[in-house]
Amino acid sequence: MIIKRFEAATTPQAMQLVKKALGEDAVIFSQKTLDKGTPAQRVEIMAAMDYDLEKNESSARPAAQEKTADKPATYGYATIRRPKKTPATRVERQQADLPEKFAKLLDNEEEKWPQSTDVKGTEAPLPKALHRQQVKKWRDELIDKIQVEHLTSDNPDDPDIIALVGPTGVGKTTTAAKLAAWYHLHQGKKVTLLSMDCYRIGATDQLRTYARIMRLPCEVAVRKEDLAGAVARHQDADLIIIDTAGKSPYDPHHVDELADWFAPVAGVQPLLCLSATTKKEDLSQIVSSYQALAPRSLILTKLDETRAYAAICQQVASTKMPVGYLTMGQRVPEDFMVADKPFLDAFFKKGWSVMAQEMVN
Ligand SMILES: Nc1nc2c(ncn2[C@@H]2O[C@H](COP(=O)(O)OP(=O)(O)O)[C@@H](O)[C@H]2O)c(=O)[nH]1
Ligand SMILES: [Mg+2]
Repeated sequence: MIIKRFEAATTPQAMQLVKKALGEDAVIFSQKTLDKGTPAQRVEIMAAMDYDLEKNESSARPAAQEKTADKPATYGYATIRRPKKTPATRVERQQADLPEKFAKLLDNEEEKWPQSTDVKGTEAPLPKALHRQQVKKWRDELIDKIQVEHLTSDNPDDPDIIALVGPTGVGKTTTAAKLAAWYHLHQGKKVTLLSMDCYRIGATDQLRTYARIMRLPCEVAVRKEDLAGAVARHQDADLIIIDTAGKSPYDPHHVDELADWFAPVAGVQPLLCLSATTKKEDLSQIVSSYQALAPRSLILTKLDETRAYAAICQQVASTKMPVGYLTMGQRVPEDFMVADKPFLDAFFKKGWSVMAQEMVN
């Protein structure tokens, strides 16, 4: 893979440079505004190209070069998009003056929080103003309970091993790739990807493709001995990310099977992926089903796919598990954040769309 830095006055100009130099299959790793607000303001884009793909396939796809500049160009899981505004990069989002920004946010959320009758057993409908006040107080108490925890090394000499678990389709594989990108490309860690997902045709190809683009080792474990063997072979890694096959949270054998696979591998930290789009009852079933694995923390996915966050907020607040990471879109590696307590507090008060807008401004 070749990674290059591009700088131009505007995002469209920078994207043109990327396309010209790396073609339409380039992967955008980061984008930021330099000297923001000054006359010297520039846009910096870090982009990468899988060299093998370029060598082997670009000549066979001459028509792709003719695409109009307005159309997004896609290849596999990599997408070049032309952002409407210049969004801050993940790093900027996390390191910006968050507390100050969040303090400015006014609380006017009217969305799907419980009605007054749900609040601590209140029976009669409350006057509107009182109702809003009480819901807000109750909601703020819930939000206060939410904890945050990132990757923790139990033993610094051994690789950290995390396993993404959760129901089908919550975004485990996509998040595994985002985590790999974050820890490898941003944190400089030596990352290995392992897949246990042999149930679906193409499931392992998805992870292998991400691994190939990032030049990371990737192995597929078909039997539980394979998993232990693969972990043993990658003891020089800083971080091993295991992608698991999802199943219905109502499947009685799934969690036992996962526990059985993890048992011979010392130090596996399961991270439970919960989608913000999941119904309240199903969320609580998922948390209770996966409790047997003692997940280390939660990954909240698909925050962009809903505007009703009360169910996931209540679920997160009522479990004892901290939140580790957040995802808010399909783009790898962009749509990913390392969880941050002030951000989560504000997010559950305001929702993703408001927060995204706040961060861009
Ligand atoms: N909108 C949105 N889609 C996502 C997100 N994470 C994953 N997806 C999409 O959800 C679908 C299932 O994702 P996948 O990683 O295969 O889920 P898995 O079955 O849990 O491994 C794919 O189309 C992903 O692109 C997210 O944060 N937001
Ligand atoms: Mg998967």
